[in-house]
Formats: sequence, C-alpha cells, structure tokens
Amino acid sequence: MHNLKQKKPAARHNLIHRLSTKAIVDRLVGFENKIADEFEQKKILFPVHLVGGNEKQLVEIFREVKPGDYVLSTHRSHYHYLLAGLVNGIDARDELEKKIKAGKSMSVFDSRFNFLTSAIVAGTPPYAVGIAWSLKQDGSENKVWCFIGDGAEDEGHFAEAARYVDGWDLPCTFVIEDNNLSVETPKEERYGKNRMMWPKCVMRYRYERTRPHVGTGKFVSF
Ligand SMILES: Cc1ncc(C[n+]2csc(CCOP(=O)(O)OP(=O)(O)O)c2C)c(N)n1
Ligand SMILES: [Mg+2]
Repeated sequence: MHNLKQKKPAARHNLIHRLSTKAIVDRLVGFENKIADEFEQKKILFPVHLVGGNEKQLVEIFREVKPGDYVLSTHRSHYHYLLAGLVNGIDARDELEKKIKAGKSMSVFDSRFNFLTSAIVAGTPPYAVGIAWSLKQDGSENKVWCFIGDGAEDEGHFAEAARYVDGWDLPCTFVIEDNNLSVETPKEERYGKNRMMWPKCVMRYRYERTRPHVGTGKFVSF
C-alpha cells in the first residue's frame, strides 16, 4: 500500500475555533461578492460557480474538520477552500483570488492542507475511497471529507464509493450539498423522487442557492 506522504500542516492554530460563526460567514460572503464584482468588471475571463445560502451549514461542518484532514471539493469550491485554509491556520483569500483569475476556480488544489477539487460531477468519491483506505492502513488520525452536490448522487461512482467506505469502515464522510438542483433540474424530475437512502458515512445539508448555477446572472460580454 502506498504510504501517503501526508503534509502535516505546521503547528498553526485552527482559526475556525478562534472566529465567531458570524465573522466567518461575513468573510465568505465578502469574498464571493468581491469575485462577483470582478467577474462583472471582466477581470475574470473564466466561468465561476459562486456559492451562497449555505454559509452557516458549512461553518458548522468545518468546525468538525481537523488540521491535516483531506477536503475534496466540487466545481463550487470557493467556500470549501477558504474554510479548509482556516482549519489549517491559513487565510487563503488572496491565493484563491489569484487562482480564480488564472481560471482555476474549478480545479483548486493545495497540498499544504490536503485540498483538491474536481469539476467532474462525482469525480472525487473514488479518490476519497483510495485516500481513506490509505489513511486507515497507515493508522492515521486524519480522515477524508468529500463534498458533492446532489447532482453527484445520480452517479454510479458515488454509490460504489459510499458502499465501499461503509463496508470497510473507512475514515471518510461524504457531505451532500443538497440544493435540489443539478444545474436547473430538481431531483423529482431526474429520478422520480427526492429522497435517497445512503449508508451512515453520507450526510446531507440542504440549502437554497442565492446565485445562479454559473456566473452572476448579469450577461458579461468579453
Ligand atoms: C461527469 C459530468 N457530467 C456533467 C457535467 C456538467 N455539470 C456541471 S455542474 C453539473 C450539476 C451537478 O449537480 P450538483 O452537483 O448538484 O451541482 P449544482 O448544480 O447544485 O451546482 C453538471 C451536470 C460535469 N461537470 N461532469
Ligand atoms: Mg445541486
């Protein structure tokens, strides 16, 4: 079994525990508002999937994340990245802004705090299984947090990954970020019902999105 060369973050303070929920929510919202403005001013020449409406739920979840845990994200990666940074004592706002301006909003990666994103819907659950398997083999105290949208629930990759994590009791939690939309299509229209039963390694939070699927809602001509 490959021994994961896990980068243990230098002993930094977990900033999530030093800041109030309101302070963190304000940071997140402020960041996305800034990115939205820059997008509309044509300073970002790439698609951006902005987040909104799920700040409090995410802060609550990230209070459980430990420094060195793996955080796997989606096309909607900004809040996950900023929060994973805080957990590891890093204010990553400037770095994220640079990444977004370089067209990497959907492919954010940071080995300092074991963060990676895939824009392929349900692209990360198989990685989550492999990482979690390796962490277990190594006797690590860290775990994997794999964030996916409800659209990824439609994918076989996810079902297989959840079954494997459950069956082998691997250190991984899948978090379904359920806005009841895959782009613009609700679950009932996709597979005939809107409730799915998954093993206990899968948790879900619901939110109503406050922004369009992609962009800001304002047509920008480059
Ligand atoms: C394998 C794959 N199929 C289709 C797409 C196009 N696509 C991008 S986001 C998205 C919606 C996925 O739903 P969800 O994860 O719930 O994201 P949300 O629409 O809520 O942002 C789709 C189908 C993709 N990126 N990857
Ligand atoms: Mg969705």
